[in-house]
Amino acid sequence: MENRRNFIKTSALAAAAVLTNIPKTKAEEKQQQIKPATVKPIVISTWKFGIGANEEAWKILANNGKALDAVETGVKVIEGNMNERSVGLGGRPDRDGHVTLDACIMDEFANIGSVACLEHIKHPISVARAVMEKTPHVMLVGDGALQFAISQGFTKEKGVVEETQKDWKEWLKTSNYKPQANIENHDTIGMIAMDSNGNFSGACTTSGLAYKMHGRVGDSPIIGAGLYVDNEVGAATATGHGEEVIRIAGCHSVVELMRQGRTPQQACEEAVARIVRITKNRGKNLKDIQVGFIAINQNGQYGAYCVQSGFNFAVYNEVGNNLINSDFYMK
Ligand code: SD4
Repeated sequence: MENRRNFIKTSALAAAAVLTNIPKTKAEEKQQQIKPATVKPIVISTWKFGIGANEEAWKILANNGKALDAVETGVKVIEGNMNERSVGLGGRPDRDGHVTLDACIMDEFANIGSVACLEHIKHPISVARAVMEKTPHVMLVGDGALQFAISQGFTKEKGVVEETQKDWKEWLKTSNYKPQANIENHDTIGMIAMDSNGNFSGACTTSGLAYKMHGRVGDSPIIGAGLYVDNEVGAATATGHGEEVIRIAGCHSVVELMRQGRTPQQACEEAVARIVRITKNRGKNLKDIQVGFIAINQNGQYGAYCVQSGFNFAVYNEVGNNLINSDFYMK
């Protein structure tokens, strides 16, 4: 019995050694230059506007607040900015001129809430949180989501902003739907955090791809695609062409890869590699696709990877709030 116990112990140690000896990727080597003294808390979010969102989230995390409150508060900064053309009511419209919003939220207990194709509401992430906390369901869409929001005291805002109307009228001249990689340069905000108690949460919110079909739903409100959190492992969120993220259950894949021992960086790279393989197998052109993943784990390590250059993300940990260019596949 004792021998068996020793054997199990030795095998576990050997396995751990193998995992920690996995060679570092180039991106990981760079990350080591920005190394915090302690790993908790940490918040990371997609694109340049993540810097401002992180600032607000950090105020909560630095005060021993909950990751859930931090990520909701953080992404609300971007949702509330009418000059952001890819998140919230200032976002670009669909083909029919409607701004339809997708959002989801997930906490350390695997509580989840989501809204899709929601119109007229300034903070879809807070409606998603209300779905999570106040209904027996996990997802509400379209008019049902709007009715629920109103019943919860959210204000029904007027139609689309002037700038959006102008864009849409201009687009109608050609009515050409071809989402381009990084065209908006900052799209969805996905934010994931670990608080000082070591608990994870995530939030993801977007107006989705510009000039999508009315009723189209992307990856961002779909738990497992645009966002996934597992308190035993870490968290991941995504940005880019939602159809491609959904195809591989993107963020769930990233988290499962971390569970198997990959670092966040390795997990993001492997998920992107899957998208690359699938895209090629389907005979599609990789140049037309952009997907970016970001991830964190319990050791406070972070990672990011995308299909092509142009994606960046913001990391706030003990060493400060830094914007980092993501490494990418198409060199
Ligand atoms: C979507 N993933 O609706 C979102 C949009 C996005 O970069 O992130 N664009 O598919």
